[in-house]
Amino acid sequence: PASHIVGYSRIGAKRELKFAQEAYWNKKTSAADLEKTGKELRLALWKQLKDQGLDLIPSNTFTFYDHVLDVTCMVGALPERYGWTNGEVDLDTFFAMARGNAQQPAMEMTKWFDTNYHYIVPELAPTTKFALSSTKAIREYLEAREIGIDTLPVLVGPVTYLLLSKASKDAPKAFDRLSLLPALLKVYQEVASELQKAGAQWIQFDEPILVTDVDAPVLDALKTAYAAIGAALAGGKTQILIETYFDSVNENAFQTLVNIPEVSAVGIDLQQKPRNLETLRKHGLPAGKTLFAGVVDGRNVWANDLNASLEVLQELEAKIGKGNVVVSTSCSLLHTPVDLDEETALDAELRSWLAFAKQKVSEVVVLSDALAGNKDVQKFGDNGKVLAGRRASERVVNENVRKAVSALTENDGRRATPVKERLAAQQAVLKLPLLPTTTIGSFPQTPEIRRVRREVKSGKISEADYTTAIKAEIEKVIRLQEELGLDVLVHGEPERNDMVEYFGEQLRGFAFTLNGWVQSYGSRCVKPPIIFGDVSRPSAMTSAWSAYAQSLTSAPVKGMLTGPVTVLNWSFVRDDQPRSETCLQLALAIRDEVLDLERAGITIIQIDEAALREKLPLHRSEWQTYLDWSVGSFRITASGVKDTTQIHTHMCYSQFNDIMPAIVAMDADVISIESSRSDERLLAVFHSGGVKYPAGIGPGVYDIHSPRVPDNAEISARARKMLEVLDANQLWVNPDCGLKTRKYDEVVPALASMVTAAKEVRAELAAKS
Ligand code: THG
Ligand code: ZN
Repeated sequence: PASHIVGYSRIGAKRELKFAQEAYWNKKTSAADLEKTGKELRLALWKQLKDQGLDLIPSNTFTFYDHVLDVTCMVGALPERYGWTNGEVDLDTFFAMARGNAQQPAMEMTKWFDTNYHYIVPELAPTTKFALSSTKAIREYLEAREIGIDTLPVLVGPVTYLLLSKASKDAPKAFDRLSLLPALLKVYQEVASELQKAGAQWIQFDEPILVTDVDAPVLDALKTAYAAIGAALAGGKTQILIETYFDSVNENAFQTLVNIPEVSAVGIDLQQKPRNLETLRKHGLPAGKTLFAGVVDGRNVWANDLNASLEVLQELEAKIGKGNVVVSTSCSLLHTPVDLDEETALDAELRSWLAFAKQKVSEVVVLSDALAGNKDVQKFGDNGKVLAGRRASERVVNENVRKAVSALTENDGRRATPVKERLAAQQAVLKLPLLPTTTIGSFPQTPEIRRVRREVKSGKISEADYTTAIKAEIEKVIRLQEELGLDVLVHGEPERNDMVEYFGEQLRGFAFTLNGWVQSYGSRCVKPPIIFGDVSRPSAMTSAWSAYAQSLTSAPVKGMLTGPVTVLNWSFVRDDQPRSETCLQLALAIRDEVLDLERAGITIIQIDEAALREKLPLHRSEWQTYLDWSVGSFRITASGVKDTTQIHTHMCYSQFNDIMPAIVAMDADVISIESSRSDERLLAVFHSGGVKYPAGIGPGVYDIHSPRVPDNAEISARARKMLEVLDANQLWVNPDCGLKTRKYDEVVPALASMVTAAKEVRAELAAKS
């Protein structure tokens, strides 16, 4: 038996990569400086993994931005507009695609399966020509060899690569991305053969697309792909490993995969996916094939149950054959924080329950040793004690919360009155104009505000000074919105770091890390809180700030909350009860906050569910169950208020077509969505299919993800287009997301254009009627 991990975080234990990237982008350092940091991080990681005793050490999991963009460079599929023609892709072209430059916006970015990591979406067309244009995978392999480490190079597989791409603008409608497979394979063959020449024993191809509902053409493509790559490797010793992760592989996909003659080994996610284990129990693997058994969870932070894992490994080894099981992680450790040893502020008990990337590597090694017959009895014993302690810990249980959840009835998730009547009651109070203008919630986070938050945390300034500074910022934001003439104001959220972290910090049952960063995209990271116990809200979290903001103005100020599903999806969650149960606990805690805001005189309350869609299960058959409990939790949060209190929600995406009934079922009074980057025709979904969306809609009228300032003509044109599919008394005018990542000199003119545009269109509507 051997030990293996699917991949590892590349940001460094102290986010060294982030600081190096940003210094380079800000022209503070040279490309050579950035390359140097990259090399140091790679070498340090390889040495660490070797010292930890890991047998199969990955390479090419490092990247200066994104591993899918790396493949785009490898195969030379760069969109023409970035001006590259041939030769090895250079760093600045690479960053132009990732981040945009003065001439061109960035390529599109989207979620990597159901994770919080974003990849750069390849743009392909029938005319796309492939040619080996980045030898990074080979260079990294050789770089590790130079320090005596024989690594296992990792590539996103060709089938997953094609199926995660989108058709470029000029591609014909009928374009089938898989039609590019033969041409693409030529480059993969070249790379495989170069890696073989360099000495690689294994090449790992990640094909996570296999955990989605793939059909026969995809499985045919899989066979074609690995037959071709296998042919390029024929006669040598290099073996092919195909990794699947994030969910279970359907039975037909499993059968196809394991029976591809050129494939020596398959990686299977065995973490909380009983279906994969059942499939393996039923079918085993064909003779001579190796299983990379993903028993250590790459998506969560809990210490592995070593005894349970060893039992599974032994069972599988008995079925598949001695020596044919390699111990591995369920997916890349990209999705966990890097090193628990950095968490000096966590109490010892909680710390003992956890494992971050570095600790997970040790778990893999310990399990692999045990499977080989060298069980570290001490370690297994200690682990058993720790887990028993966690199960019995009083810190995990709050009886009052459990009682409150089990006392929930259908009525708790239902508002008293249907939406039409509620909207009328709300309008009688709010007296908003047609096409009301508002923003999504956050205003720019200035360096001063970040400093104030940092200094109160470290004790450098007093609570009183902190409150004074935040109040001053809120007042500034309120005055600005009044001057701009917005209709529904926000307080700007200067007191918040991250929309999930902020709430987690104030709820019981959550723990925080100092340095538990996980890459979200490029240099951007998040620090997800850890939900370890029953969730409750000891005291009001936001109402004092909202009430203060409301006291400054006669315009309505929206209360701003993060919804239960988003808090759940952007946290590390406990593994000892279903997610749906934790979500109900969150729903009750946030419902209390909604009611506090209402009592404080707030008449509009926005409950963001930015992350509701992204955790849709990868298998469609599981969608409805997820949507039922997630929407149910949202409704519990939102349904305690009076008819006259207007509930808004915000979602950071525009693909609603396939979950429209769930969106309607949320029963919000107003929904704001991202739409400025997509076609207005998408909005037709709110008007078609027999069900007309009954409530208010604010499809973003401009894109906040870009520094570009829109003019009013552009925004009014957009609003007019929206009015072709939406009713005038239904449409809200707002940007497409929060403004926290923008600067004031972009936000002020953009919002001014937006208000002017709304007034223009309002006047046109008045003239018509
Ligand atoms: N919060 C959480 N998850 C998210 C988002 C979020 N996932 C999806 C989306 N939003 C990701 N977007 C971002 C945008 C900006 C940053 C991170 C994710 C960001 N992070 C800071 C950084 O890396 O410098 C660190 C955070 C901070 O300074 O507080 O800017 O909003 N949970
Ligand atoms: Zn958003």
